[in-house]
Amino acid sequence: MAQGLLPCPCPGTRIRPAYSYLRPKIKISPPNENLVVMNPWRPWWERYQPVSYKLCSRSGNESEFRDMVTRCNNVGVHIYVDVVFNHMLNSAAGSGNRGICNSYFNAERHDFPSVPYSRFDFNDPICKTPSGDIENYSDPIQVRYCRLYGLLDLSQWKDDVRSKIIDFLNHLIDLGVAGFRIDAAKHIRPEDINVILTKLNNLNARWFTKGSRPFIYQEVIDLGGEAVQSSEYFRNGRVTEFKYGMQLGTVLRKWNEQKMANLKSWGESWHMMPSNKAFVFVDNHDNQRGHGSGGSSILTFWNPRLYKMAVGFMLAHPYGFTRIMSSYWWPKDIQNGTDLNDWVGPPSNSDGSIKPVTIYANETCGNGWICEHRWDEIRNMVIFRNVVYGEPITNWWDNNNNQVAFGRAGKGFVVFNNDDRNLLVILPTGLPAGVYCDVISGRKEGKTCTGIQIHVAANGMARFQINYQAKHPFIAIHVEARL
Ligand code: ARE
Ligand code: CA
Repeated sequence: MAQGLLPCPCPGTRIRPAYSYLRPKIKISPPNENLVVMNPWRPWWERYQPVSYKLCSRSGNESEFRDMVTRCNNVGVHIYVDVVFNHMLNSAAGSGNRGICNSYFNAERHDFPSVPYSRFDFNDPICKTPSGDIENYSDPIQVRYCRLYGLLDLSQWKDDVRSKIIDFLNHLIDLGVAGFRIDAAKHIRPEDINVILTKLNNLNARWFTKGSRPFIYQEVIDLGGEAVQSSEYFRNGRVTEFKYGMQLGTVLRKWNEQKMANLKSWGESWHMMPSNKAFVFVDNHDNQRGHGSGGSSILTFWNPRLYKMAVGFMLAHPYGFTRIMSSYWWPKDIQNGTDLNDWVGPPSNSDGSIKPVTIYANETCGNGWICEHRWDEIRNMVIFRNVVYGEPITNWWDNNNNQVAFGRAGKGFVVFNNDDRNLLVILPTGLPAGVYCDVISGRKEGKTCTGIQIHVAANGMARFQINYQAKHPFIAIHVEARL
């Protein structure tokens, strides 16, 4: 999610009672001490250059972190932490007390006394590339033992390194976090991750059922054709499926002669991993700004109409474990295909402190925060996903072009129009008879609907109309939004 902690009071406090069965989850930026980067000025990516495992970052110190986790857990909002333990900071960082909490390091000597790590804890002797960096992704030895972007590569195969990582993660678990995103997991052997995971504590019994294990997802970019494959990581937990956002973006943009009707077979047959392993998203903090993978097909908040359709489709479709993004605005400046401002960090003051999120009366955000998770269409589709959870796709319909519809076995129904012509159809929905509130153009408030109403007849048939210039290019109804 956002580069920066989402503000508490957590979003969970705003969930309406009718939807209290929702258990919101938030993935936060790396909370441990990182290098302060001054050139460019305080880029978001400084958070991926660890100096120590002290909980101390632009988002706050340990007591603030503990306070956030406690308050979030108390209202049923679970926190997942982005953990960076493939590497420390970059080899050219020099030396000094330039950790964000003044910890000392010496990059050249590989000295991180606040952990502590020393030169024996890094992979330099194993990496054989001339630069010491990863130069060829077809060689698994380079991918695992050389430096990613010049970042000093830790030896997770050594017990003393493992024990430092285990202590760090267990400290977070004891504070009450619910799980982890393992950054750069592709660059760590899956067996080393496995040893670390088996040594983790159970989740804090103050908030979680006794014996609960942390939720794990591993960041592995596997678009095919490289030495390291996502399947190597399945036994450790979920794995990021980067083909998802790339392919869905391609379909919605109608590139490569793709059309939404092709999504009838969406899932494993699109060369994606098994659904019960896949961790999916339309965009992430890297590829929404040209880092990482996915290229120009990735849809983001900069293209809200298509983005909402993509997120809506993702949340309506049963494939994978879904995550939605929450972003901040930055002064995008594309020159020759590259964004010169891809480094710009979260809204901040001149002393580097992150600006608070302003929340308006209509529940959207200001002060530079985009908060896609609060956009009505996206928030309501998260509810849709929970209402239809576990139900298969039924009643698929398409016009052999970019108008598609499908149901979730009597619990919900969605209709998309991404064609340049109006949609007007009568479709079997599989839903019980009644009047439903479309949760895309509005929401159900008591017995009334602020948006379009859909009448489902006794035989399950309903009439849908979506003009191609309509503000909302899709309709979603579900059994909890019946009037
Ligand atoms: C920054 C500068 C670099 C500089 C470095 C060290 O941008 O120019 O060399 O600092 O001084 C993030 C940013 C990086 C940033 C880094 C450290 O994206 O730009 O470097 O933080 O501050 C690969 C990895 C994958 C990784 C992506 C970005 O496999 O793990 O690259 N993603 C995670 C995070 C990132 C983060 C890191 C890892 C590092 O999500 O936010 O980097 O902690 C093909 C391959 C992929 C490869 C991809 C891009 O698709 O298949 O494996 O992804 O190309 O190279
Ligand atoms: Ca490595």
